[in-house]
Amino acid sequence: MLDSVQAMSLLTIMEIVGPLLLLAALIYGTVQWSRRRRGPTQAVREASTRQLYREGAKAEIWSYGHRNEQGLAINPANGELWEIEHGPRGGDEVNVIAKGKNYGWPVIGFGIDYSGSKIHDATARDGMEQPAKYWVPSIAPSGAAFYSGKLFPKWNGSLFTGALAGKMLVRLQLNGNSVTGEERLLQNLHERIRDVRQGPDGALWLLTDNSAGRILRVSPAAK
Ligand SMILES: [Ca+2]
Repeated sequence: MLDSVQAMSLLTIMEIVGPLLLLAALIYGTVQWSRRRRGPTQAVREASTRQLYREGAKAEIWSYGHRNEQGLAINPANGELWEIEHGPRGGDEVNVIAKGKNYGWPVIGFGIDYSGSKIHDATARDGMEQPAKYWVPSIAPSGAAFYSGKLFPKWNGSLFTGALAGKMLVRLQLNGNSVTGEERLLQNLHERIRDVRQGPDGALWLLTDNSAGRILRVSPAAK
């Protein structure tokens, strides 16, 4: 049994602690309600996306979410790795590849299925990388080479790719990791171009793709 002094002390403590408990409960409830209303944070969404793509994956895998790689080259200007891939009907891509990143296939993209049906949920999503450039309609880019030679000084720093369906050589102008322009070359050849490389003297070498495929050397016209 409490005596009258103990009872008074307990009453005083409850008068002080009671409102604090009520305040704490209100704050906790408000935070929980707010979290439910906002949904998962971006960090949680990204972590679940990474988990989706990494479960059971081998440690040597560098990046995720690619469809059909056709070219890979390191930019001599800054050491960045660039990749070129085929989309389905539309949505060929040029990507700057960073370790551990997800490049979106098949969740996001800019193409549709060959039948015309929809493939992707959207063109962008948190935790997935955007291409530096994409083509709609497809040109079927193939091969990748950065130009750093002396024969074509104006092409220094450009990224070249061939085009199969597009039947041309493509020069992409870059500014850092951005593609700022596209020049379409050698369309008069009407050749499917499978690969492009730079030779030691600064000429470009092309591999064409048909039953009588050719290796072509591209150099400045004689003056
Ligand atoms: Ca992509």
